[in-house]
Amino acid sequence: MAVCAKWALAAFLCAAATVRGAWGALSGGMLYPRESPSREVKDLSGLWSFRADFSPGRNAGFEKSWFSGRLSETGPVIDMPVPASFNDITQEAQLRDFIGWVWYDRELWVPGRWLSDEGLRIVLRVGSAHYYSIVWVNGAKVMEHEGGHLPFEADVGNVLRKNPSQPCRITIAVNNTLTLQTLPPGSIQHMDDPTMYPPGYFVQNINFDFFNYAGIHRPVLLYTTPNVYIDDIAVQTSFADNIGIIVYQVSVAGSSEPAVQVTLTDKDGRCAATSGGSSGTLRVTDVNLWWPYLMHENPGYLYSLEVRPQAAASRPTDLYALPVGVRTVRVTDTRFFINNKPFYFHGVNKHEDYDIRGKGLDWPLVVKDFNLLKWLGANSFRTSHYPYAEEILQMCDRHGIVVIDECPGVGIKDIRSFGNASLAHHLVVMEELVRRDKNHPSVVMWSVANEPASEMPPAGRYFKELISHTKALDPHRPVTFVSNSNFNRDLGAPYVDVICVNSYFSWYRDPGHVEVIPIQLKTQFENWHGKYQRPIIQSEYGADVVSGLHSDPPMMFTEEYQEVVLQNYHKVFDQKRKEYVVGELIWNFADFMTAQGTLRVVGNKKGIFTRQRQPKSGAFILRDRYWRLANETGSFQCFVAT
Ligand code: BDP
Repeated sequence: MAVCAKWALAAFLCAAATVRGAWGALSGGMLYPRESPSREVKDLSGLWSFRADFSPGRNAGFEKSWFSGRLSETGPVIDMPVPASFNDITQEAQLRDFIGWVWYDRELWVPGRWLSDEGLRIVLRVGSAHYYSIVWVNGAKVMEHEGGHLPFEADVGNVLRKNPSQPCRITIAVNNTLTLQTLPPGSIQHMDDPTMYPPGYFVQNINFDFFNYAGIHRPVLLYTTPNVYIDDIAVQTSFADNIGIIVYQVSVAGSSEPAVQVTLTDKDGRCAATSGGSSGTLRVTDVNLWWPYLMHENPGYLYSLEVRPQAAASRPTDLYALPVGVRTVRVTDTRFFINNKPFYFHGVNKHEDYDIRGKGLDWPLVVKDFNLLKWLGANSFRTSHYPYAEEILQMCDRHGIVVIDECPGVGIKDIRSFGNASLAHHLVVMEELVRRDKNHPSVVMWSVANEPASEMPPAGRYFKELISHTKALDPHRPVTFVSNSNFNRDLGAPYVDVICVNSYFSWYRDPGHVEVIPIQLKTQFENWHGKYQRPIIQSEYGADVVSGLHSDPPMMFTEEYQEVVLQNYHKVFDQKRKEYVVGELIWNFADFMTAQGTLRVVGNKKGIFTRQRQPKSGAFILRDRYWRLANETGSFQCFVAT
């Protein structure tokens, strides 16, 4: 039985990998689906039928072609909300901890005019699913995608038009198995000792500290475009005096020589600049720059770039309106500049994580978190440890919250995860990430990994290639990865633009001894800057608190201990930010769920807010500090915490 399970899991990942090349699901751009006079969007969020494949080889769904008819006809199904992780929806530990294929389906009517209009493309898009997905429409396979956190889509018009009088059925199978070559990596361990484990027993090992939530995490959408359509837009912005400069490139699909008309409108809908041609430069007089929150009285200013390809007179014209912020980013040996002003990151690390829905996109939570960020006086966050929903980045653009955009390169600890197959996949993921997020003004830096074993010999070549490839994809943003290796033995650090370093003095090292923080932190900064001459961000620091636990003098896990850890770090930040420290990001914004283990009491408790977003004492310490920092470092100096 164990052999069968092993074979089946490996075989599926392998089969899936082979087909992916042939399907090439990611050939085009990845513009966020927006409605316009030429585009309609149908959101398929809601209840889907769901079934986990509990068969010993996790293989029954493929053996019995569960995609060929309704899932409910294959056996018992349950209601499953989309978007949401499936893990915490029921009372079954078996489903919470499930590894293998889960199956979703739902039926819907596609608007008749979409089907009858041959001039329309109908695109099916999945915002993200963890981790390997195969999608069928009416039993026909339309796409596969490897990796969570990023969208994938396919034109399904032809399949839908075969059966215009029937409701259409969408089936999605998702496999959350992690291997040494996936991102994040993991490994399946088979427990073959029959005196210790039941037959076929296996576990998923992971090297990251958040619960391995799975399922369809972001909305599934159907949307239309005309056949001649805007496939991608890329903008690069700068300014000189009061003139904003937007260099744009538009790729139009479905026509060999499309003329393109581009209009930039300001917030009030007034035309700020126009241009023709699929690439060009727009100049905006009296430009309103995009500024971070608390750096300017009017942060997050967005223009709208309206792009219209000119199709033949008889054909409909596409229109896509892209929000554009005009800003620059620059890094020196000691400073991080936004719009030529020194920028100091006073922010947080987050997770996409909440009760019941796990990693599913949840608007009330998103809005609450932005309100808390503003309450806190935070101007930035890192998308630890994977790309967040596009809807969250759009909020960052609008509110001026600065983002370090991290790919799911977390837990790369095994030497076998530094091989060619892993690197090739990592490069693809960076491409998908840059393709998706390149136009967000809030995104100021890419992070290619979190805490890899960057002292292992293959790490030098791996990070050299990964970082140079990322810079080639986007020459306009700095690139980093987040290290907790020894500064002297870190083989990736020579290639980054900004050093991001995590440390947990008085927690994992010298537990209980907060008095060692100042000396150790000072040494840390001096070592890293001395060796690499780069600006440094303290990309994680913190301490677990079980909310409501108190002790004086402070003890680990109490509110007082978190306070005193923070205060000791802050003393050193205040010295070193005058030199080359350009940011501090607390670990973590909120408590979050993790795998079970002896170090975790129902999850990681390093949040300054509980998982339900109630402040611990540390939140007030940070709030006081962040507003003070804003008054000192923002160029607009009359903020008060409200
Ligand atoms: C850091 C990791 C982060 C963990 C944190 C912790 O980057 O994902 O959650 O430690 O242990 O090393 O709390």
